[in-house]
Amino acid sequence: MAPGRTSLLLTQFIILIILEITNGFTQKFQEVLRGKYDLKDAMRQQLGGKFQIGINDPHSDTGEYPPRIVEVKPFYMDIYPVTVAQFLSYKIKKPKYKTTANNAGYSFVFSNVVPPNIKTKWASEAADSWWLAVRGAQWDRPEGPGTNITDRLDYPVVHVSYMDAKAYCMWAGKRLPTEEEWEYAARGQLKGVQYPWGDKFQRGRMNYFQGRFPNNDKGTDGWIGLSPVNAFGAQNNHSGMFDMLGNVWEWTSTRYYVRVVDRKSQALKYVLKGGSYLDSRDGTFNHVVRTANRMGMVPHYTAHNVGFRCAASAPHLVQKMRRSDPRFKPPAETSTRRPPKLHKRRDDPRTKKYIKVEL
Ligand SMILES: [Ca+2]
Repeated sequence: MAPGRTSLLLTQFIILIILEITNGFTQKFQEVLRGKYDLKDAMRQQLGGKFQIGINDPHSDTGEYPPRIVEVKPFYMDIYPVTVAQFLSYKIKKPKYKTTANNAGYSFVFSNVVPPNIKTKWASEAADSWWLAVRGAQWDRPEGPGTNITDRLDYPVVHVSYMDAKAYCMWAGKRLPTEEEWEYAARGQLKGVQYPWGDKFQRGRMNYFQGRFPNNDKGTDGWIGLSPVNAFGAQNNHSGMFDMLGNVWEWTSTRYYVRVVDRKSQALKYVLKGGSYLDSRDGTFNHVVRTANRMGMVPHYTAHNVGFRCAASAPHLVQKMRRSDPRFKPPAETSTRRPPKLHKRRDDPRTKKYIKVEL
């Protein structure tokens, strides 16, 4: 071999060794950089228009009742929640970005998934006994110090605040969806039904909690705790969305207000959608997992069952639709949704239980 060729190969070898040492990435992390787990571009276009949001369940006090007609403009929606791998890519590109949980030094973890040694050393009880405030818990240490994400790259990223979610989406050239957009994508074209796939509950469509809460998660859906974003098939055939219901709650950019209190006096909260692996199919404990349900949280809230997905506006879709139909009118810039009317609870709150109301 010619001396020049040998020295070139040697130089390349040395550069590779230096890169390996300086980057210090494990094989899996390199796979992330090569895009093996990168689902960033997996979006589906949503044509938008008028549709019905909410559910006809007068017993619900989360703001999902009554159903009402709203409009959304054409947009794109991530098919999956943002994964650990995607968030890792973001952190590699933006190493100085510190998440809210990192700054706070703790995050909330469901007590049954916290290893015993962490429970005694790093955790203190939160307001609800099944939540522990775990010191050092954050997106890459989901159950606290000593836990890691090596085998979780295709799981939804968790312990992310509203600010973290917003920062990630902006970096990816996207934004958080509004509540209306989230629900539009989850519903596909199925009007007024409870779930993305229809009105009848089906097993094997999502990750939720079966068994006696909180101590006995039977995991008959195949998963105790979190699951990969593609553990189940698409939940809605039309919009092709995965993992909208169950697994993790997802941040939206919509403000959350309690209906009976003056809005001006309310703390800043945002709507989360989708329910999580800790919620139930019928509301006998925690939240009912269904398309319309919602929860409000302060923007700095972080927990083991909270993640997000991103959306993007699609102005060119409006242009395209105008060209094909000159009479096409895009929906208003902002949602025309009116605040829901007040309604009196008919049931005793102590016996609150979801009762299906046919639409
Ligand atoms: Ca489960």
